[in-house]
Amino acid sequence: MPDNQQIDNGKSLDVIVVGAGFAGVYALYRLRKLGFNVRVYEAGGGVGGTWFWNKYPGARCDVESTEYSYSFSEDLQQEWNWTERYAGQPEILNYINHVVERYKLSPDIQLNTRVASLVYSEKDNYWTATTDQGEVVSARYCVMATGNLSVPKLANIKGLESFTGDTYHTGLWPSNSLDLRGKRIGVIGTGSSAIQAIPLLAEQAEQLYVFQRSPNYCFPARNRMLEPEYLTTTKANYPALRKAARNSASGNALYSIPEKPALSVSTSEREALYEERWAGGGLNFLRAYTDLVTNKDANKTAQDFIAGKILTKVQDKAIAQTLTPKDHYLGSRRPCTGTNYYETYNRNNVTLVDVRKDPITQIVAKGVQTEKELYPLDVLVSATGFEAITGALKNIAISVDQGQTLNQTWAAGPKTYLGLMTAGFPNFFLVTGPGSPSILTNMLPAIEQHVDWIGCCLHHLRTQGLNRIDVDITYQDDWAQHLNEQAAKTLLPLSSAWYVNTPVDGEPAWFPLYVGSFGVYTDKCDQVAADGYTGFVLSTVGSDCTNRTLGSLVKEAVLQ
Ligand code: N01
Repeated sequence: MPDNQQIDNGKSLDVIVVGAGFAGVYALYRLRKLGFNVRVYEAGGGVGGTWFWNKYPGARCDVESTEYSYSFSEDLQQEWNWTERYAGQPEILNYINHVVERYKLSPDIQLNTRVASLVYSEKDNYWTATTDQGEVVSARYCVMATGNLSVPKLANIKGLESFTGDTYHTGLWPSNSLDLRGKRIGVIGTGSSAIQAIPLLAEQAEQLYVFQRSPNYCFPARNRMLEPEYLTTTKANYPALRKAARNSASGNALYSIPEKPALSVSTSEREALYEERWAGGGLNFLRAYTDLVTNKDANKTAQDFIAGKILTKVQDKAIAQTLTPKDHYLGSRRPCTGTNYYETYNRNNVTLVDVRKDPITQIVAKGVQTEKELYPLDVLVSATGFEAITGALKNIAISVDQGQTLNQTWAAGPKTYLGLMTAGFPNFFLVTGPGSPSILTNMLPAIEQHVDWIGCCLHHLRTQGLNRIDVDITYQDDWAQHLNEQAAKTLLPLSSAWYVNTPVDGEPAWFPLYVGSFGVYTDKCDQVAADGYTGFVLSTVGSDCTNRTLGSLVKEAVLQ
């Protein structure tokens, strides 16, 4: 009998955490430190979430490694030495494994176990999870650390299953050392994953065909090895850097704070700053001016600059044109960073297929058939993204007393209060889910902020003799409206990005992410907690929760 059965019998678990990526691992650390009995369930054979699955060539973070790392432990950040400006997937996976080992978290993480259903009992005030291993466990609280980009999506193309060569999805890549030398490789998609993989696949392939539907903007990453002096200075400055990241617009202390609108300066001044940002590399380009993602004309100046760069990099001017985005504003879809991406199209063994002009009609046994041509392939790579933001949650049958499911509740799009909980699903917490800044920020501070908030909340419930928390739906509706209002101030809702909800039954969709500043959002969450959890409904069910002890509502005291 699995040992969880025993846990279930005693109902001794306080918290079920789903997912052992960066969010789940930190939730275990934090909640355990607060004295809760926690168990983490992870579908994969290892920890790391995104960084466990995305082993495709070139997989690398586009946030600088010294910022894409936990800040909760001074010892940890002083000990760990990042080797590159942007850490590659293997190094990030080593890091998260190190954290698990250092804090002895493994015993409470159950790998190779997918949570299939989660049912809340109103009467007992317990969540019961059933796993794909047939285990049944109950706990008072659930923390969904399921990730925003964890369910790979395949292209909706006829005949995909009939291809007889090898097929891979970037988000389910089998091994870092997969050898594709000498193969004829097709890549469907030109998002962040493809943009990183294409230059390296091109080096291996006999012939590489890239099937592009929408071109994306790609900033040069300018990755480099980190000098020891840089690390020493960063480590000395970590307290200030972490604080600045938490108060910043996107959780990044290393991005500059724009001072002026793009249209307030002369063309030559603007071009000079764009050149500087292009040379510096990475997403900091978007911080050049205050109005780049709010004003169409300002945005156009940056679009034109990048179009010019693509023209200088790609020898064939027609290919350069095809690679230049014309259907969306810069920053309205998540921009990509890459190394030698545009230059790769100068190689003799790389062919760009514009599927807007020559659509794929079907996948056949031997390759990809477009209206005009058959592209024979040995390997087909789907770089077609994810069932983003809610995909992993939707794959779990989540309900209250076998009643309305979360999928039914969210049929017209996910609604939450502060991105932390959704009304009608008590004691059920989300980490970096819909309604929060989520993937618009640096995920590491976003994860730490959510987990810390949840930890403080559970501590508060326990010390106040409470055991149930739900959302007041009026606050949730107001939050959805606030999300829309914030998004409407920007160009983001105007794109067809994977995070923009499509209208259902003609009803306008609400924007599923908080577009305002991460620092403002963090303050709002803190204020809600300090005011006694405004907008949440706290109560006690049953009689097992009478031991009211004096507890601190001061976040810093709780999180020591
Ligand atoms: O996925 P995507 P991704 N025919 O959804 C195309 C994060 N990330 O895995 O745009 C042809 O962006 C689709 O075309 P279109 C990051 O947040 C971060 O690349 O729908 N093409 C698109 O080009 C990122 O935003 C890092 O027209 C089809 C592509 O597939 C997110 O993950 C690295 C098609 C999907 O792109 C997702 O990135 C990697 C079809 N039928 C990922 N269907 C870093 O940190 C889909 N497509 C650097």
